[in-house]
Parts: sequence; structure tokens; C-alpha cells
Amino acid sequence: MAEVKEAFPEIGPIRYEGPSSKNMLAFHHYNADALVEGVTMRDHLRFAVAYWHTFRGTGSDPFGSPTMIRPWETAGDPLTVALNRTHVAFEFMEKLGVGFYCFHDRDVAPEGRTLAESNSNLDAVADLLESHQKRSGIRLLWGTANLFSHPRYVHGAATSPNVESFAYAAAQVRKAIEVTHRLNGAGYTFWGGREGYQCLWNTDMKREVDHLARFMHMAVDYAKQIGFTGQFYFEPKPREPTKHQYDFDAATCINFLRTYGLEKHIKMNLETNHATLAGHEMQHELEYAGMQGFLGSIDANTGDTLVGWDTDQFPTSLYLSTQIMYTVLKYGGLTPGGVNFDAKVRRESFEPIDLFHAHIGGMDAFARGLTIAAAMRADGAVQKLLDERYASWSSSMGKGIEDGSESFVSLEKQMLKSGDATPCSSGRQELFENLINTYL
Ligand code: XLS
Ligand code: NI
Ligand code: NI
Repeated sequence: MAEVKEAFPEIGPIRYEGPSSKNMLAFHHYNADALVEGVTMRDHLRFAVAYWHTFRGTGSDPFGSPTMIRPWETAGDPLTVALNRTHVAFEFMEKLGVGFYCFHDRDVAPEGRTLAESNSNLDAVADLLESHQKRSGIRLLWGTANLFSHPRYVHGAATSPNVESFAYAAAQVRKAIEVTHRLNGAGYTFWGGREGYQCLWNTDMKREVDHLARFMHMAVDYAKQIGFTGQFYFEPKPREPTKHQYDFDAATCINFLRTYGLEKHIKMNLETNHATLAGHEMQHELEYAGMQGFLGSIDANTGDTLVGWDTDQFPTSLYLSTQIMYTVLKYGGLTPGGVNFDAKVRRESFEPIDLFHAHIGGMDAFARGLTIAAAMRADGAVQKLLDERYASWSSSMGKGIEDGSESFVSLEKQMLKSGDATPCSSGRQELFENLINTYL
């Protein structure tokens, strides 16, 4: 192995220094070993770095060229550059103190001229990833395949009208699952990429959605064949890049999984900015997936309310992280999933050190969200107010409806007798909102 130069020589390991520290290259709230509800913050949060944004993000946007200063991104043979970048990635993750990372196949290793060459590039990088994982203890939270950048996927991958695009995607995902398995990945994610359409006149929607289901079944079968027992995730996202994405939101995805008999194998990987693009709050998506047993993992980021696309900003809002962690705790945590920062530094934040500030801020925001949510659960005031709102359902009528012993006829009889429903009580939304603010 060639001599490796440190990429961030001026930065040492990021440590917990507590809320009063003035050091902005320290954690103020994320104390990995601290216990919350009897579990360490480290194990609650299972932070992951997203390889694509953090190590492949260039800062280009539709109007401007790359801006990022990344001295380790030297010119040269793409595989050598990829291997060098792997060292940098692990230096960064070790200094930051995260336990996990996530990647697409083409983030970590370059696409070759043929499929065989791409596979061998991926194997070469996987060797190095594996040795860094062993040395550092950092693990792969999930792997995935890039089925959207290359022109062969212009009409989608599993939903392409071109059968060989489907076949190539199958080959690519087979390899990505094999590598994820080899790296002992805790999961594998399907994000739709270009699985959707722009115009229904030229689209056979039923056929495309059927094909997507076939594709996922093949993935599940292959995992079984090689003994990969990691969790599969489906990541909803609306509107981008196609007008109608088949994986619009949690409800759409869960319906798809159930319709095609995939519900035992695949859970949701929910992303904040995707939720907001779908017209939902992240808490809504988490609750919807959680209540049906589909809550798997989180892609942590945030959008900008004034910008209408997936801006993938680092999350810093305590209100948001509190909403997220309250719901996560309610449904028993994320393991084997985690909190993956699917977020990128702003185009204007182009120095390497900005990568540290961004992740530290996100980790601290989630640590605070976690402790605030735990405090809310511990004193139970929010739950008590909520229970009061539904108190009428503890009556024999309420129990009878819930257990199926009441009917339209039996309920009509009771309402005829009383003449009208008892008046509703106030929803107390402002009281709820004020109460939440007392914990922040
Ligand atoms: C894109 C998605 C993507 C997935 C992984 O918007 O968030 O990054 O998380 O393919
Ligand atoms: Ni994502
Ligand atoms: Ni996204």
C-alpha cells in the first residue's frame, strides 16, 4: 500500500466537551457513552456518513461548476484515486467518531468500460474497505447501487421499457448485495432513482410497477441464496427526478410492498427532505411507517422551505430532531437501521473543515433531540394529555367498537336512546405545542 498522507492533519479526534465548551470542533451534546433510557447514545443513534455527499459531492449545481476544495482528489487513474479516497474517508469517520457509513457501488469504486471491469474495481475497493473496517471497527450501515446516473438508466432501471437496462441493473444489484454481504453490511437500500415516469402516454405503469416488484423479489431471493440476512429498505421520494416517482411516500411504498408480497422482507428508509417534498412532515412519515411495523432507518437531512427541491442540508433544528427521536423511541428504536446523514455541505462551504462542522452539528442536534424526547417520555405529560383526548374510548362503547363487538345497529340503538353524542372537548393544540416548548 502506498504511503498515505493525512487529509485533515490539523484536526484531531472530535470529543464530547459538554454544552458549555466554546470549542466548535467538539461535541456539545453527543456523548456516545451516555445512557438514555438505558441505552448508549451511540447505540440509539447509530450515526452513518453518506459516502456520496461527503466524499463525492463536488458542489456543482444546475447553474455552477464544482466548488469543493478536496486536495486528495488528485488527477489520475480512477481506481487509484478511489483507493486513496477510501483512506481519507476512514480518517474522516474515525476522527468524527461515527460507527457507520453508507455507499452506492459507484461512489466507492469507478464504473469501468464493461460490467466485468466495474465489478473488479468494486472488489479492489472492497478489499480496502474491509481492511479499514477491521482496523477501525466502523461498519457498513447499508449498501446500495447507483441505478440512475448512467444513460442506460435514462428511462429507469427496474422500470425501464428496455429489458436489458433491467438485466444490467439486476447484475449491478447482485454485485452490490454480494459486496454489502462481504462487508458485513447491516442493510441494503433501494431508492427508486429514476423509477417513475414523465408522461403517461408513453408509459405502461402497471407493467413498470410489476417489474419493480419482480426486481425486488429477485434481490430477496439472491440474498437468501448467499446467506445475506441484513435488512432491506425501500426509500420513498416524490417528484425528483421524474414527475411521478413510484416510491412517492411511505404510504405508497408500504402499499406496494404489501400488494406484491414483499412486506416481510423490506422496511422503510425515511428521509426528511423527501417527506417534505411529498407534502408531509418527517414525523408523519415516521409515524405512518412505525404504526404499521415498517420503520427501518433514517436518512437525516432537511430541506429549505423556500427552495423547492431536495437540498439535502444538514439537520440542525432541535424541533425537528425532537419530533424524529420522539417517534423513533415510541416505536422501539432503529436498530439494525440508524441515522445516516444523507446531507451535503452547501456549495459555498467548500473547505474540508466544513465537513466536520456539518456532521458535528447534525450529531449534536440528534443527541439533543434524543435527550429531549426521552425527558418527554419520562415525565409522561404529553402522553397524559393525549390519553385524555381519547378518554371516551375507554368506555364500554369504545372498547366494544375496538374489539369488534359493536355494530352499526347496536350503536344506532344507543344513539337513539341518548338522542345525541356527548359534546366534544377541546383539541388543546396550543397547549400541546406550549408543553413541547417547555422541554426544548
Ligand atoms: C436521493 C436519495 C439517495 C438515497 C440512496 O435523493 O436520498 O441518496 O438515499 O440512493
Ligand atoms: Ni436518501
Ligand atoms: Ni435525498
